[in-house]
Amino acid sequence: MMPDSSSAPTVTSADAAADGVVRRVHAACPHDCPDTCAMLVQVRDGVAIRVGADPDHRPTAGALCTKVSRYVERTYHPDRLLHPMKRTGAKGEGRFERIAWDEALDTIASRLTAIAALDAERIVPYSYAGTMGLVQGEGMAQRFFNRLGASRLHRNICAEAGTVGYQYTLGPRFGTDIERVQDAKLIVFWGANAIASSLHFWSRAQEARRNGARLIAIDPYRSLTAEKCHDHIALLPGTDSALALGLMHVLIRDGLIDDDYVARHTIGFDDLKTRVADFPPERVASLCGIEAAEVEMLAHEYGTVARRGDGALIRVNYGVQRAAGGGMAVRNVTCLPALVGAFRHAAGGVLLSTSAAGSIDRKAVERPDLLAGRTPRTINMTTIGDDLLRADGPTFAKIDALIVYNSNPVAIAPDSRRVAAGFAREDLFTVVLEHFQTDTADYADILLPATTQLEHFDVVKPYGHYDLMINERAIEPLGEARPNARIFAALAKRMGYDDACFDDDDETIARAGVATGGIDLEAARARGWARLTPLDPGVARFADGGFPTPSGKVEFRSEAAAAAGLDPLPAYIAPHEDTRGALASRYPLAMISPPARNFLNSTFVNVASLRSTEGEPRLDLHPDDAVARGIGDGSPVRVFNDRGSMRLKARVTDRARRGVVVAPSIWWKKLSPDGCNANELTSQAVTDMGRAPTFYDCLVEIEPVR
Ligand SMILES: Nc1nc2c(c(=O)[nH]1)N[C@H]1C(S)=C(S)[C@@H](COP(=O)(O)OP(=O)(O)OC[C@H]3O[C@@H](n4cnc5c(=O)[nH]c(N)nc54)[C@H](O)[C@@H]3O)O[C@H]1N2
Ligand SMILES: Nc1nc2c(c(=O)[nH]1)N[C@H]1C(S)=C(S)[C@@H](COP(=O)(O)OP(=O)(O)OC[C@H]3O[C@@H](n4cnc5c(=O)[nH]c(N)nc54)[C@H](O)[C@@H]3O)O[C@H]1N2
Ligand code: SF4
Ligand SMILES: [Mo]
Repeated sequence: MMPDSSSAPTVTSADAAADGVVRRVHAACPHDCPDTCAMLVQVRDGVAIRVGADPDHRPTAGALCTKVSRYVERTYHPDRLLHPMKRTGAKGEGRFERIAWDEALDTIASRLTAIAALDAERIVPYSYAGTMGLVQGEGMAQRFFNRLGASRLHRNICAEAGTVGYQYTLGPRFGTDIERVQDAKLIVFWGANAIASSLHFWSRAQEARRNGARLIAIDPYRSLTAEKCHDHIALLPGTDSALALGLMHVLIRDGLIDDDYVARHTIGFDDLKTRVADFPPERVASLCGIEAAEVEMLAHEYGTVARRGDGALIRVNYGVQRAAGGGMAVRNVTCLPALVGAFRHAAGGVLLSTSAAGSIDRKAVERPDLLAGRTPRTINMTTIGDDLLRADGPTFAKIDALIVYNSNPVAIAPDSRRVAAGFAREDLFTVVLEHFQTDTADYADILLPATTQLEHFDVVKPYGHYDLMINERAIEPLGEARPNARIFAALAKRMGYDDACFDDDDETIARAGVATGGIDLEAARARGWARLTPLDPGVARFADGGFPTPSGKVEFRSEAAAAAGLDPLPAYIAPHEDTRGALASRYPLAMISPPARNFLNSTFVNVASLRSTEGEPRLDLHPDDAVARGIGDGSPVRVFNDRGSMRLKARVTDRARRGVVVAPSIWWKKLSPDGCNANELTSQAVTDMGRAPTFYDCLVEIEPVR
C-alpha cells in the first residue's frame, strides 16, 4: 500500500527532512523514448517511495509505462554501483575492488594526460541516450572532451538514417503534435510498435479508433501493435522504400492526389511521376513479399481519407531505418502526405520526431569554443567494433582510451563479437560511468558510480511532444554516486583545466541551454515543463506549406541529396543481406531484433520484475520455417551466421511471417543462455544515409540444439 499523497505538497527539491511528510517532486523520464513523461516522485524522509505520472501534463495523460513505474525498484536495486572501483580480474571478467574517488580520478587524469601528450584523438568518448538530459547527457561531458581535444563521436546508432532522409524531403523534424492524434481518421503505424515504444501515442490512437479511425500496421512482424490494427501488411524487412514508391504509383495513377497542394507546396513532381511509373503494384509486391492488392488497398485508403479532408496520419518510426536503404525509406514515406495534401489537417501529416522544435543553445551547453581551433576526427559509434581493432596506420591513430557513459556498447552495438574483442584489448584504457555492472562495465579499468534521474537535476528535451521537461533532484545520491556532469567537472580539475565553465553547477548549464529559446527556467521549474513551440496543437503547421527545406517546399526532387552523391529522387534500395540474394542460399532467414516491451534498449534487463515479465530470450519463427528444420515450440535453438551465434528458445508462431525470425531485444549478454545476444549476429554495414546501423538487415540460419 502506498501512503495517501493527494494532499502532499509539490516542492522543487526534496530536502532530507525526517519529518514523515510525503513530498512530491517534479521529475522527467530520462529514457530514450519519444514520450518523455512528466513524473511526480513521492519522497518521505529522504527516501523515494513512488514514481508516478504527473496528472497535469497533457502528453503524459496520467500514466507512465510499466518499466518506469518500477523506477524506485531500479534506483534502490541491490546491484547499484555505489563506489568507484578498479579492475582486478581479466577484462570482461567483471572482478573489481573498491577504491576512493581521489584514486579513481587521479588514475584517469594521469592516463588521459599521458595519452593526450601523444595525441588526444586517441581518446574517444562513447555515449548515447541512457539519459536524454541536457546536463547529464552531453552537457559537461562535451565541455571536457572539447577542452581535451578528444575524438568526436558520430552519435548515429538510433535515428540518423531517418533524420537525413526526412531532411531531404521535409527539412528538420517537426512532427504532427501528439495532442491531435485522437482526431485522425487513419493512422498508419509504419515500422512502429507503439504499444511497446510510444505508449502515449498508442493511447491516443485508441481514442481515434473509438472515434472511427482505421489503424494499419506495416511491419514484418505481427507485433503487439500490428495485432490490434484493422489491417497489417507484413512486408519483408528493409523493403519499405519500394512500398512507398508503389503507393505513390497508385495514388498518381488513380487521381488520388491533391493537385493544388502539390502545385503550390512541392517541387519535382514531374520527375517523381516518371520515377514511380516504374513501381507498379505487382513489382512492388514482389520486392516486398506481399500481395499487389495490399498496395492498392493502402493507397486507396490513404488517398481517400486525405481527400475527404480528414486526418490521415503516418507514424513512421525506427523499424524502417535499420536496413541498407533506411534513409531512403524515410525519404520516400515522407513524400506521401504532401502528395495527398495530408498536411492540411492538424491530425494528419507525419510524425517521426519533434526534435526540431524549440531552440536549445547547444554551444552554450557544450562549448565547442574550447576546441580552440582544433577539429578532431570523428569516430562512428556504429562501427566501434572495427575501429577498436584497428592498428596505427598512415590514416588512423589507434584508440588508446574509451570513456563510456549513458550507453552499453558491448550489448547494443552491432557485430558484438568484434566489439567485445576490441574492449578486451589489454592496451586499451577504459572508463565506464554507470548505474550497474553492465556487459560493458565488465571491461572497465575504472568503473564510476553515476546517479539516477531521482538523484540529480536536469532538463529533458523530448522527441515525441513539444514540452521541455524539468527534472528536480528528489533524493540525495545513493552511496558515493555522482551525477555525470559532476564527474566530468571533477576530471577537468584533475587535468588542470581552469576554465570557468567547469565551475558551472547543473542549473547554470541548463539555464545557458534554454535561455536563448526564450524559456525561463525558474518559471518552468514551478510547473514542471515549458512549451517549446509557440504553435498551438490545434494548428496544422504545414497547411500552407512553409517547409524548412532549401526551397521552402516539399522536395520530391532534392538537390541536396544529389550534392551528397545520392539519387535526387525517391528510389528503391535493396537490403545488404537480401533474402533474394546469394547469401540467402546459406542464410535464408531475415532476423530482426526490435525492442522488447519491458526493457528500454538494454536498460531494465536487470530489474527482476521486468525481466520475469519478459520471460527469457526467445526467437519467434513461423511454423513452416520451424517444421523445415525440425524445431518444436519451446525448444532450444542456435541462430548463426558468419559473424556469430546465439542460443535461445524458439517460439513457433505465425506472428513471424515466413522467412523472418524475430528476437525481442536488447538482452544483457551475461543474462542470456550462452552469454550472447542478437548483436552477435548483426553487422557493421551502414545505411545509405547517416552511416547508421543496419540491425534489421541480417540474414541467419537456425538449427535445433540437442
Ligand atoms: N519498451 C520499449 N520502448 C522503447 C525502446 C525499447 O527498447 N523498449 N527503445 C526506444 C528507442 S531507443 C527507440 S529508437 C524507439 C524505437 O521505436 P520503434 O521503431 O517504434 O520501435 P519498435 O518497437 O522496434 O517498432 C519497430 C517495429 O518495426 C518492425 N520492423 C523491423 N524491421 C522493419 C522493416 O524493415 N520495415 C518495417 N516496416 N518494420 C520493421 C519491428 O518488427 C517493430 O515492430 O523506441 C523507444 N522506446
Ligand atoms: N539488435 C539491436 N540492437 C540495437 C537496437 C535494436 O533494436 N536491436 N536498438 C538500437 C538503438 S535504437 C539504440 S538507441 C541503442 C541504445 O543503446 P544505449 O544508448 O547504449 O542504451 P541502453 O542499452 O539503454 O544503455 C544505456 C545505459 O546508460 C546507463 N545510464 C542511464 N542513465 C545514466 C546516467 O545518468 N549516467 C550514466 N553514467 N549512465 C546512465 C544505463 O544504466 C544503461 O546501462 O541500441 C541500439 N542497438
Ligand atoms: S519510458 Fe517512455 S512511456 Fe515510459 S515513462 Fe519514460 S517517457 Fe513515459
Ligand atoms: Mo533508439
